[in-house]
Amino acid sequence: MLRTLEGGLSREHQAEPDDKLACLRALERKVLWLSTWMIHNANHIRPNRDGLKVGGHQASSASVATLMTALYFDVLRPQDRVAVKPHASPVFHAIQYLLGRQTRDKLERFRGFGGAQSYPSRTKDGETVDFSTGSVGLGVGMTLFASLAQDYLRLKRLVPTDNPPGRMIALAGDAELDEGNIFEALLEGWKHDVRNLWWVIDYNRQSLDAVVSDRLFGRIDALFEMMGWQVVTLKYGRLLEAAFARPDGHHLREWIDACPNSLYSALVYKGGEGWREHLHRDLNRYPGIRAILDDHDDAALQQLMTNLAGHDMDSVVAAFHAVEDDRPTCFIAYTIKGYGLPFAGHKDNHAGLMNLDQMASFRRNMAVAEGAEWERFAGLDLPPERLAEFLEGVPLAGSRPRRHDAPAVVVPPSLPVPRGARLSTQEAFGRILGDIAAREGALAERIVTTSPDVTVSTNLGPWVNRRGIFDRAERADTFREEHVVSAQRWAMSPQGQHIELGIAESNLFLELAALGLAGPLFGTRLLPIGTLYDPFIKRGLDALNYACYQDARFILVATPSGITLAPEGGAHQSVGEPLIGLAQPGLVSFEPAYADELAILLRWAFEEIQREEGQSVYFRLSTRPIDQPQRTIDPALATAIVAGAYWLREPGPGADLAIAYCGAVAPEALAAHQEVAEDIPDAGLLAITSPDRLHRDWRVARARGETGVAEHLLARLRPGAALVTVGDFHPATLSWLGAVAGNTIVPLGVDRFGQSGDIPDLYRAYGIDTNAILDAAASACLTALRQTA
Ligand SMILES: Cc1ncc(C[n+]2csc(CCOP(=O)(O)OP(=O)(O)O)c2C)c(N)n1
Ligand SMILES: [Mg+2]
Repeated sequence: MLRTLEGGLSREHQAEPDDKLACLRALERKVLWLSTWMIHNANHIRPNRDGLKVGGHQASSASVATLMTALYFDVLRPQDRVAVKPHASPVFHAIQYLLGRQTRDKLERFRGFGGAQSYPSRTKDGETVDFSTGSVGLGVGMTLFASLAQDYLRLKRLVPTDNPPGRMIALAGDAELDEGNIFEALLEGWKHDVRNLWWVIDYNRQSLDAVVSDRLFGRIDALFEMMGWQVVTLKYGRLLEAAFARPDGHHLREWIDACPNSLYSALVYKGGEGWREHLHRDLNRYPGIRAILDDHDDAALQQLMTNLAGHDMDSVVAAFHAVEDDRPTCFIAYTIKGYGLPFAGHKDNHAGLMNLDQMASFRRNMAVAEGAEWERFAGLDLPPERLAEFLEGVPLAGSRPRRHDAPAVVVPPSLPVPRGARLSTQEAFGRILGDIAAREGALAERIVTTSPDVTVSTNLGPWVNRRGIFDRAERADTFREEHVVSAQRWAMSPQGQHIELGIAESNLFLELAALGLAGPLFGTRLLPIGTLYDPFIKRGLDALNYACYQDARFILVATPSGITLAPEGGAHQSVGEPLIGLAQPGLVSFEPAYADELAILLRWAFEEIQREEGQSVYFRLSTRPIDQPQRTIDPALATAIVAGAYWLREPGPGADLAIAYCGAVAPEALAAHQEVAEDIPDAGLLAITSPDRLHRDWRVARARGETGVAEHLLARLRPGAALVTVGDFHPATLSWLGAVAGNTIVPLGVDRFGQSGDIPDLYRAYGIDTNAILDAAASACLTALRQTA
């Protein structure tokens, strides 16, 4: 359904009280002023020490000032959550300042260290920001998955349901819709029948570089309707509607409707004279149009012709309040980029900043006295007490914290170790999770798994079989009902604890971001586990980064990985992902070799993702079955496994050589070590479970002047001893170990694209088999010897 609110609104809906509208209009003016001034201050007034452009987006901010004023000061309720268009950050901060939730000091330091952030940031700006934004498209998609997370919690009664659900709202730039992740999310949202979702599109028809193509017209609404959304178009404001209602007025409407985006924008920039010239040329034959032109001087004509509904407070407020159902709704709000500023409509205005003269004249227009630039109500035509009183009464005001403090979920002291002489880490993962699923208790209740169509092939099967698939409705497992044998149960219900996604890794990470923020957003923690194939982390990498940037907490299980998936390989062989694990802030990564290590680490991960200063956890697992050590893990060993490394074969004191391995190459490392030990009996074999943890600890310890884990372990070798590192990943993952204690290092690993093959062929071809380790050991020993001599 296309519901166009082009005029006629006040006939359908009660007009807003004039007093409220007057307050909103005054605050809108202030929001525009403060956002513009904040940017001006940062660029032109604050001292600049490095000569770098500071920037800020005056035009993008002006474009959305009306919409955001209406939302924050009238429409939003405490339970609603918002993702604000990244480059509208100044508007957001100005609004928070007016609400008394942002300090003048931070506004003065906008884009400066410790000041209000360039783009709204959950972690850096704090409480007021619900969803970070910055990488366009992701914040928009995030709201959709947040609505799914909210449904998940409410349908299970994991959160109180006596309050109406929150609306998850994105204020999106129109060019954000070019990002593919939006459409991936839309499709997924349709499948999951998401609700309580609003996307408000700031339809200024401009992106960063230029004016967007006219060919887009009519496509956006069609797309949303196709996905079951309600579309509300806010096109013309009251002034234009009134003009259209005059004799011949429909010719004016037709003229604007047919006006190409770029001409409209150019005329907005040129102002009254430009409009007059064109309208005169095209419509002068109509007496009614001549009358309109005669009635308006240049300034009034400019005001009329730029009176789009997205800048018309009355229309905006009415449109928002008119939506009362929970259908996902897209508002297409026509706006002008830079509305009210000297570069309004100019195609190059994205990074445009008003110069000193322009600002001085803008200040005079806004009636803000010099020295009163930061004052909350300076220059407004309503009494300050009235505005203060209005602000105290807005639905969002009040002391209710926006972020919930959700109690932690208790994790049992140990997880069962899957038994078996030969196991892969992937199989071990499936069995550990299956075992958790079989038990009652908080841990099992709060785990939610999700996967982009690789649930079965990443071994989530045992979990799903017991815990079921989440869906708003009960849906039978048809194959089962028809008695068709399948190892996999696929019944769906609101009780299900696995969210099945289509193949879109970006969606996986946005969903993990939303589920991983369930505690602060909705008040009950979830323990999300997402699985995918390791190489496809890169497909969703920006969304993964986005999730981590917001401090969402989840467990990522990436399997299979490396060239070790062998016959299935080629395009599926990941190489650099451990470096992502090492470099990604907010994500700690592990690559265990054995099932017992994984049981220790997974348990630790459930606690880590709940710790105040914790992080998300990434496990890189493998499908290669390998012989398992028959051992019991004592607390000291458990600690070492979590810290990132332990001696699987202790070196003799002052040993000349050690082999350090990580992950699925353990058998090759063991075999090589055994052979080496014939010549160098005191050679050590170092099992590395986390290059990431070791590396971080090394740097932290260094900074504190302490001995870190890696240094402590390597101190068992003689100074300068030979060290061979090996793993099914880029050799740089471990090559830094040579710098820890000054060992002579030969790092082995994979630095070319993989191909199909079996493990013996592939490990040989890529130089990570037993022989390669032996050769490397020999060469490292030789170099070490030369250096000592
Ligand atoms: C993923 C990503 N690519 C590029 C950019 C750089 N960028 C910032 S804003 C923008 C254009 C935004 O246009 P629109 O969404 O229409 O917002 P407007 O400024 O018109 O309000 C671009 C390309 C970005 N922030 N994120
Ligand atoms: Mg735009």
